[in-house]
Amino acid sequence: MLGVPSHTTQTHKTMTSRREFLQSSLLATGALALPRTVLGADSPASAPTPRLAAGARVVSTWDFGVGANAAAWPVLARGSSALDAVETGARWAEGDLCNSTVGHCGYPDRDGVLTLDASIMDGDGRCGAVAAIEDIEHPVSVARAVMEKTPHVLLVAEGAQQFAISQGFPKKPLLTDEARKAWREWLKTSKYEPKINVERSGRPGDDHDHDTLGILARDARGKLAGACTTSGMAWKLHGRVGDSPIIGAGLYVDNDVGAATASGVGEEMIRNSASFLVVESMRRGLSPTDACREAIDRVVHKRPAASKTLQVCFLAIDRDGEVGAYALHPGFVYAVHDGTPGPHDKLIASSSVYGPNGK
Ligand code: SD4
Repeated sequence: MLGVPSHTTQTHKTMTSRREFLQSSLLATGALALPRTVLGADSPASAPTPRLAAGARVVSTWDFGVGANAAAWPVLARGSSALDAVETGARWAEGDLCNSTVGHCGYPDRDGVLTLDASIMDGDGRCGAVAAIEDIEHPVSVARAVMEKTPHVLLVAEGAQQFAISQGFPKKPLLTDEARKAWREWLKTSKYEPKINVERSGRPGDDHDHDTLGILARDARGKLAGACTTSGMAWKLHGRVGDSPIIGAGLYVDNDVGAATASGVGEEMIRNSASFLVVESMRRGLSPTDACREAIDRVVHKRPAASKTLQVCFLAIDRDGEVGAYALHPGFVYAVHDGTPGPHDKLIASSSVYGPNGK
């Protein structure tokens, strides 16, 4: 790693050495408890790791990261790029997964409109994003088209949709009956009060008002890429855009250093350019875990009272493939898939600044 660790770094390193962190938080049993379909036990991801994938690794936020990794891994295993892998993983979350926080089953805004945000970035600084896009199932692929086919980085709302249609993405209404029902229920109180975490049952229609898929990959050539896709905060104001499509806030990737992504209440990430901050902290020599912790500390420092009431989570990988995470509150888990024998995905619980009940 580049740079000389600061005093703070050493303190953090002592608190969260990688070994302690893994020992305290490996939830292999949790991963094993997931349904076979989620684990991808019948998918090519379960095949022995080909030589082509040596050194490759994919990591994703939350328990549904297991499914995203299982979709992304075969791409890495056949020697394709980290960029292709993260797009594939994000598309899985947008399409196959039915949950209330990502893609076509996402919960709408306060006006009952489902708007999606997504971004994609590679380690050479190429990036694209779409925000507040409606009726397009795979915003991450539109984000990639913005990156590859336009001179721009971010397209929003109607313009993003027009561009998607011009590129051959079908327009189709996405709001599910389940999401519409949840919105009608929400209208009875109409309070915007994001929950810190909600126990996820894994069933469609689970009551989640947030949780984003952030996915980071390192390919066998050591190149990095990341993607982030979300329906944003449920019941947000119409037109609200979170951190996920903002390069530097919800996602940042640099082949020289590492990559970071975020989940939680996006306003906090935007205020702190937080994913960029995580990568820059790794550039200064912090481990991925310590870099994530530093960004969390910044959130607490800026808004100590608010930080007790909302969730913010970071996930990072460095250029050597070391993975780390940190959250404000307990409950954040992430999945790591590197093709090693045994359970193909390790679901790991992140450390957090606060304990249960915000203490
Ligand atoms: C947003 N960061 O739109 C997203 C939502 C999320 O966990 O990740 N929630 O602010």
